[in-house]
Amino acid sequence: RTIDLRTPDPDAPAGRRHAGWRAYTDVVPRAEFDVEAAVEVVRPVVEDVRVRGEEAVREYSARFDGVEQDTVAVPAEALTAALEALDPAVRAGLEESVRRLRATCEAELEADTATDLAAGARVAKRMVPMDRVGLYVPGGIAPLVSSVVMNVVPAQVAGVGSIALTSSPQKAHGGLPHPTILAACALLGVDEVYAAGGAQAIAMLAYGAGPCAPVDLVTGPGAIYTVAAKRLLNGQGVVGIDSEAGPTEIAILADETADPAFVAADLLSQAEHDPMAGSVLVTDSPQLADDVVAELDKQVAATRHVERVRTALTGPQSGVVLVRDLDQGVDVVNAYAAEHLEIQTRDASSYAARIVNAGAVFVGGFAPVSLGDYCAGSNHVLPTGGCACHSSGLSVRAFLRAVHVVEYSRDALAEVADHVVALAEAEDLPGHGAAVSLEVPVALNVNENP
Ligand code: HSO
Ligand code: ZN
Repeated sequence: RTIDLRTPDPDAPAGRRHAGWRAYTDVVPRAEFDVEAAVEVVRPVVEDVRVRGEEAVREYSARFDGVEQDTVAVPAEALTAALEALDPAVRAGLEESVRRLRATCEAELEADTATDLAAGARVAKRMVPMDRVGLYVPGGIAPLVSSVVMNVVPAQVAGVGSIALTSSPQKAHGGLPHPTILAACALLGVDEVYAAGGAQAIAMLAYGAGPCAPVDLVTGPGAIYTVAAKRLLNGQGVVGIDSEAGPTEIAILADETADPAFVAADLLSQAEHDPMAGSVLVTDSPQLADDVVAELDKQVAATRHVERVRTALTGPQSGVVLVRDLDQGVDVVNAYAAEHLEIQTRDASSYAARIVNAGAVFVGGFAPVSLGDYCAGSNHVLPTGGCACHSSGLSVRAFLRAVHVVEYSRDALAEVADHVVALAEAEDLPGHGAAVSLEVPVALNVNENP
């Protein structure tokens, strides 16, 4: 479908006549992905796992994944065997992916800081890793082995103490997760692995169940029920989560200099994930738009997962947006806040610098999203559905907390005590003021015995 924004729409709501990207938030294509409705569906599942633990998880695996299991824990031998059987080319790919992502993560580790506000007055910031995290790797439509890397590497670089990883049990693999996923876990030294998927897996991580002790944070992408369970349990204060990563999306801002075959291939690549995936081309060139559509027809006909791709590309979440010029294009892609945004224009870096809302930005004709999916050194667990307006992709930061450590001497406290008392009075909280006064009565002209 085509959305034509080249001429101003006289019936546009007032907001749209305003300058800037907020004018376009209502017109960009969006997936019909109703997480709130899904929350109601998963609520009883999550509650059941809280009450009955592992037994409930196994029952849901039987019902939803069609597998019978004695335990949700993946035995160590299965991990070792999977690594031994791993295709050497896949192993080499994983190793390169790990090497690049690890380098980025190490560079991004935030240093501790210490600020001296006055003599004897210091505030330090200490970065503290999460104690125990649960990583979710989807195994539904495709076994996303690369998502093992994307979750595990930042957690390890952050210094997380204990890592549990879970992925959906596969009927074809005796109720275990896909062997390539197990191999990647073994390669990364993750030995606590579970065979559970969907909402029941998230609940298992959050509350603990059977052999799985509760975690403090759950990260990773997933289908709608996984996302819903994360939202529910986070909303209840049970567990921390990363951003909400739902069906994948790609937006491409392109002008007439872009190669239609590249643009089409990249739109197709993300449509391959999910019938609900969104692929959006934003361009000021009707000629390019026509050429890309023609290319897509050709490429889609030849692709392996043709049904899935076609459904995604023809859904309401996908389409072509025609803009007057690239300035309007920048506003439109900022309004869309894509999980992945490619800039295929002349002077691509300067347009990239004007992007404020995107999970990750891919600049120029040689940085396709699928490079980022596997081997760029960036993370592919990214906020979807417009959440890039307020959330970041997964990184070491997600696995760390910043703790302020406040150290003041008696004199340093005395120096600022009057201000504390004045502010406490203004809030009608005299007890707050007293707590400072008692510790430094001198500063407040209260008699003090020497
Ligand atoms: N594009 C997906 C990640 C992925 N692609 C994994 C292939 N494997 C969401 O960023
Ligand atoms: Zn992908």
